[in-house]
Amino acid sequence: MKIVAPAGGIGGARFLRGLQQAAPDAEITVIGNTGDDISLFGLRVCPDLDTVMYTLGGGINEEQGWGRTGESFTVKEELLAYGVGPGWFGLGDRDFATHIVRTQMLAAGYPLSAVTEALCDRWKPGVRLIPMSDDQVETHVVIDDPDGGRRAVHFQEWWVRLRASVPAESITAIGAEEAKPAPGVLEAIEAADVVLFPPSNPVVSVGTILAVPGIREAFEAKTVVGVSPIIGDAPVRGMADACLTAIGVETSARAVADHYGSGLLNGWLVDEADASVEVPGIEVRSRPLLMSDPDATAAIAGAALDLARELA
Ligand code: FO1
Repeated sequence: MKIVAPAGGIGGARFLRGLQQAAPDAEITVIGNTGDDISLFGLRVCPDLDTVMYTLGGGINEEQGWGRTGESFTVKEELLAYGVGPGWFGLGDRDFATHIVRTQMLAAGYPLSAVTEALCDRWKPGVRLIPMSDDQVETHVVIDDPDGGRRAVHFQEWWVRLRASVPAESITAIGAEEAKPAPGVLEAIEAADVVLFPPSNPVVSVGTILAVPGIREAFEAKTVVGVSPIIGDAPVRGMADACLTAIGVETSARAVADHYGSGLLNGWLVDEADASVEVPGIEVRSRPLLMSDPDATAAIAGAALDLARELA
């Protein structure tokens, strides 16, 4: 069975690990968000691609959900000793190797999709990981700076340095309109038996992937089942609420399903706390959605798969 899933960072990667456990024989293609990517110290860093690659490849720092396990920060300390920042983005020594290899390959003319394939040759995540586009897309956030004045900051600065504590006036995936789906993305969606939307951030992760022309339409032609990233009226992890507020969407399982739309979603898994949710045109089912451990996550992924097969 061919499964396709657009995925962002931590929540998406954990869900995919559960999906692998629930459907060990399935051929899974992950379309990775690249809107979080940032250039630092002359290197190209792809947080969401790396979180999927490390999580499924066994190298992730499990507590953080990002970066490598057994990490050290000597290079970062040395850079700071030269007064070279930013210091707020925790790049570890092992992680630097990934960004050096990626940057070298990009500089040699390889597209990001080929670079990602090469990096995955080492990590063997057990899924095909394709970036949403080989063209650069970067999410920037307009904030009303406490120091006065409205300015745009890179998503990572808002997310990591500011902890999304300053309200986002707007969130824009710069370059998305001009971006083309990476080779294989549309073909994989078209050939999919099942499409699942993990509980990734619906704005800056799945939303960014859908903003690449052609991708939303490709998904609309398929049976899509999503897993709500919101339980009760709060995000399970991360700061999806800050992102949803920025685009005027209420932080609720129903509002997120509405936001995706019934043209895109056929099924929507919500937590028992949201069992009363109804969305016209979308089949809503409720079950525990807390990915508290690998078996719980596999059960969630299995339920999403079952619903997709039922609706197909
Ligand atoms: N998130 C943090 O909250 N603090 C960090 O210092 C940090 C560093 C970092 C380095 C590499 C990487 O791939 C991810 C990193 N993240 C960090 C997570 C990242 O900001 C988010 O995971 C995604 O961009 C959102 O899904």
